[in-house]
Order: sequence, then structure tokens, then C-alpha cells
Amino acid sequence: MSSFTRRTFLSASAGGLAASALAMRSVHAAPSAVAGPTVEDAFALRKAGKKIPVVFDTDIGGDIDDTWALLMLLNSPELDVKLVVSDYKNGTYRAKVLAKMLEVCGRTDIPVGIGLDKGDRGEDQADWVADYDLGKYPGRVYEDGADAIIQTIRQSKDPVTLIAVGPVPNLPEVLRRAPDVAEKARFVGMHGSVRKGYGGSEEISAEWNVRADPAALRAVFKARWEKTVTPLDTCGIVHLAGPRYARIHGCQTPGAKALMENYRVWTEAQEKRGNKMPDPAQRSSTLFDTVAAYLGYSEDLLEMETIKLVVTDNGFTRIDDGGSPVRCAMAWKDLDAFEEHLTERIVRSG
Ligand SMILES: [Ca+2]
Repeated sequence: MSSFTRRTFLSASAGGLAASALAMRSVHAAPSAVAGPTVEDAFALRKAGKKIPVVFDTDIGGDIDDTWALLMLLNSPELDVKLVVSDYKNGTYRAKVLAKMLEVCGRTDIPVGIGLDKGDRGEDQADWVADYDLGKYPGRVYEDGADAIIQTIRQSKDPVTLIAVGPVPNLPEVLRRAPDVAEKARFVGMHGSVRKGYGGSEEISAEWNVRADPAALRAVFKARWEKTVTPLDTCGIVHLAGPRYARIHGCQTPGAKALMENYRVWTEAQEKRGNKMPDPAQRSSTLFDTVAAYLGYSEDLLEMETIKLVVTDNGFTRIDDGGSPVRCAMAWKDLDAFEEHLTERIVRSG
């Protein structure tokens, strides 16, 4: 329920000026304090010589940037990836992409969860998993990905960072079944458009991950965990080209090779539908989700700002005093340094 709806409901049901003033006050006095671990708690684990436990919730198999983000997570020594879960439609297909990438990278110690929607219709990386049998994944596969998220968060000794880089229908279900997870995890997402839109545009956009399921993100924002996002303001301008891209394109690690194979498969599928794409031998597409992966262990290169946001029914994240406080990566301190860092993460081994 949005605060606007809640306020309207309270006013209408209580009736009278005094009652509605009281209702207004109670809404504004409602605790917005974070119930769970903060970014400081997560980063303190590193100072204590520990890794940050991560759950990755992803619509991998759609846009290619999720595959980049997965490889970045696997190659980040600050992180301990405990679970990866497919989200938003075709959960079985997406789980195959996850499982095959983990297998290629020698990381079958990481379990794969299937999201709420068990569909298996292939999207733009379908050719890469055409012959892949999820039943033969050497690691664990959880049919109920939402339950796997709950159990992983509950069983972790240290606070979990939940990194979500797609529309998030799994998460309202997680919060409905287990509201306590908001006290043991913090949320990091690639969501929204606050002051800038796609491609650095001055016009804000109904960003895809929000527009595809606004109610799901609204539930995530309402939960009392700490929320951190990279909106289009920062993630929408990340690309690799030139010598950095050439390093990745020529890299012989199994992970980087698989990433480039996927990129070619994805580009061909897009072009078959008439979309004009960058040449995968020359440069990357926009690498939105890699910024959420980075926020899992560092904010050094970004300007962070806490902004109250509401999620509209048509997929906008609008600044509103009645909204939920969300820590937003609003600008780059040093985008060039991030692109160098991202390149290093992709070409390294494990
Ligand atoms: Ca995504």
C-alpha cells in the first residue's frame, strides 16, 4: 500500500478533521528507521577479515548485463555468493543460464534457486543453454527459490546483502512468508530513474525493472530493511570500449570466454528482431547491473544520497516526502576508475 493510499484510507475511514490530522501525524511519525543491517555493518565484515554474504536475485537471460554482473560477483574476493535465484518470468530458463555460468566458472558450490514463475521459454541467451540439462547441475537446485532466499538469510551468521538486478516479484513473496528477513538482510538494487533517464537523459524514465512490476519494488521499498539502489542516473552510462573492452574480448579465462559467447548469442537474437546492436567485437552494451554488484562491497567511486522515493503504477521512482528513504547512487565520483575496476574484475580468475 502506498503512503498516499494509506493516508487517503485513514482520512476517509476515521472521518472528521481531528481524526484525519491524527492519521496524518501517525503516518508521518511511522518509524522509517532501518530494522536490519546497514551498509556499515556489511562493510565492517571486510574490516574484520570476513567476506560479505550475498544472495543474487536476477532476470539473467534477458539483457546481457546480468551475466556481466554475475561474473563480477564471482570474481570479487570481498563477497561470498551464497545463492543465486532467477526472478521475473521463465525462472527455469534463467536458472539454466545461471547454472551453466556457475559450472563454466567452476563454482558449482553455489546453489541455484528457481524463481516463482517456473516458465522455461528461452529468451535472448536461449541458444547458449539449448542443450543444458538443469537436472545435471552438480550443485544444488532449489525449486522454491523464494524459500531458498529465506533459508539462506535466516541461516547466515553474518548479515546478508541481497543484490537484485531485475524486476523483483520473488521478493514480496519472500517478505510475506518471512517478514523477519528484513531484519537480517540489506537490499541493493538496480532500479529506477531519479534525476536522469536512459543514456544520461535529462528526462526521467520509467526504468524497465520498475515498470515491469511496480508493486513488487513498492513492497521492497516499504520493508524495513536498508535500501540502496543504483538508478539510471549512475548505472545508465556505464559501457566498455577501446583497450579495456579489448582486454575482456581477448581474455581466455573460462568465465570471460563464456561471457563473450553469451554476448554474441544475445546480440544475434536481438538483431534477428531488427534491433540495432553494438558490435560485440568492439564494445559492450550498457552494463547497468554491474553497478549493483559493485555496491555490494564498495561505494567509494559513487556519490550516495538518501532520497525518499515512491514507486508509481506506471513505473517511475518519484521523489516524494511521503516515500521510503532509499540510499541512491546519484553520481559518479570517478566513472573512468569504475570502468577500469570493472575490467579488472571481469578478466581475473575467481
Ligand atoms: Ca537485469
